[in-house]
Amino acid sequence: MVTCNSLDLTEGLLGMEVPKTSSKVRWKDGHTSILPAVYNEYQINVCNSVDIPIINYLAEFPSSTPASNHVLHLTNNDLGSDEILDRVEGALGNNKPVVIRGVEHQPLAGEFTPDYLDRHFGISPNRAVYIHDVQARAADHVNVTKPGTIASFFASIMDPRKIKCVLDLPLAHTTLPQSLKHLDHGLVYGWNETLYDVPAKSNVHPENFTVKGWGLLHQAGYLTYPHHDAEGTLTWVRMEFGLKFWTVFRLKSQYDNRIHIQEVVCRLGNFTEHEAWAREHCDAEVITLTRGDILIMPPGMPHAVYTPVKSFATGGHAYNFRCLHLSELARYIDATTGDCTTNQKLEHALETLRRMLLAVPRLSPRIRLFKRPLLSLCIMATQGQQYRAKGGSKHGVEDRETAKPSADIADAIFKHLGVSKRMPASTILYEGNQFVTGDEISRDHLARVLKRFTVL
Ligand SMILES: O=C(O)CCC(=O)C(=O)O
Ligand SMILES: [Fe+2]
Repeated sequence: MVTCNSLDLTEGLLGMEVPKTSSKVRWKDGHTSILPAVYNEYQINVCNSVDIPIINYLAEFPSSTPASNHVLHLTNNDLGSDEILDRVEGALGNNKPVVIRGVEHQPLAGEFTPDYLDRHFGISPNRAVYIHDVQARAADHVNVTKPGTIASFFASIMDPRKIKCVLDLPLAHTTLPQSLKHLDHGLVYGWNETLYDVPAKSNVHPENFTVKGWGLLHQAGYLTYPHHDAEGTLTWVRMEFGLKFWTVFRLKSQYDNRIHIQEVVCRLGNFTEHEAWAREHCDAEVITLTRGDILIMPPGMPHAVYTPVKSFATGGHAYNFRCLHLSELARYIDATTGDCTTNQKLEHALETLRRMLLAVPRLSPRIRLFKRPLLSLCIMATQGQQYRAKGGSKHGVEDRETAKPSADIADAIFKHLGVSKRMPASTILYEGNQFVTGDEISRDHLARVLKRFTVL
């Protein structure tokens, strides 16, 4: 029973945007939403077998609140603090997502239309996009998109017979709020600060940059299945319009067991086959995101997202020095297990990671470095081939001008961190809780070790 109108997300939708007969689900935060329904030619709801069981499973988990031990909750006021970036990085580095409520957002003048996206976000109504279609996904889980334009997407956004979304909408100009702008260490340090020492000479794949900002445009009722994001990036998202139930998963135990961690991601990715196992081994919280909320997820975090009303969000992917052990773990999983883990293929992270290592000798002394992420960066930079995602292109891991100089820096850091023939880097990294940063490294000591790389 719905106790409060604003908690009833089905209001005005039934018979208007979704079939009149759509079932409903109650979430632990008190919201009631529709369950998806798309009927095939035999009048069978194609969402019955996979989408609805997953959504019902998600709705069983507690709603994340400021009392959570697993998610850091902040408000817009916290963005004014000098320590905000360190606080956010500290949470992410120890595998805690961060939610910031009440962040400034674009005013909504009038309706949610192509004109709104055009005026506020610079998205042309004529932009060509790949549109994800629930009916197409149910028929063939490999070919899930159809071409269209922003205008054509909006033309059917109210059509109760369809559920569609656009997940790949590059918006390179989108950024985090001012005080979090420097979270993207791949760009801020990796690319900006290494071009003196190692000028860019070879062709760099644009995906090193296009992951920086994007938009998500949804019709009511779209479920993105459990997955982790590709290439070990952290992900931030800001709700601009509408609402999402964003579920973040975690292991119940065995944080030191890489095989188990890998199994969790894989089995969640194929939930309907592994429901009992997932229930036994995974915990989760549901983060309700509405206009003005920002979520920042650490790399590799398994998540599933249900969007019960038409919505638009902006976001981006990034690398950060504090999270590179989580990036390593996610990329290791993708290299060994492949398809079951991510919903998007990205390539060519290697150049950005190598440039982050090239940046270390001149890195601002303000940046705190920790043992496990730094070790992970050196491993990923020197073993590019081993981290090629299954199905990824060979071209993405070819050695370029960054290979040799980053390997030299990695060697010096390995030695400094106690790596030897008898104690390989992977042995040190694979030991203990895989989700924590480990000891902080003395920047003074490291600067002495890397001094020879700072000659002008
Ligand atoms: O909003 C969605 O449906 C999925 C978004 C997602 O998984 C992501 O941005 O990483
Ligand atoms: Fe995702």
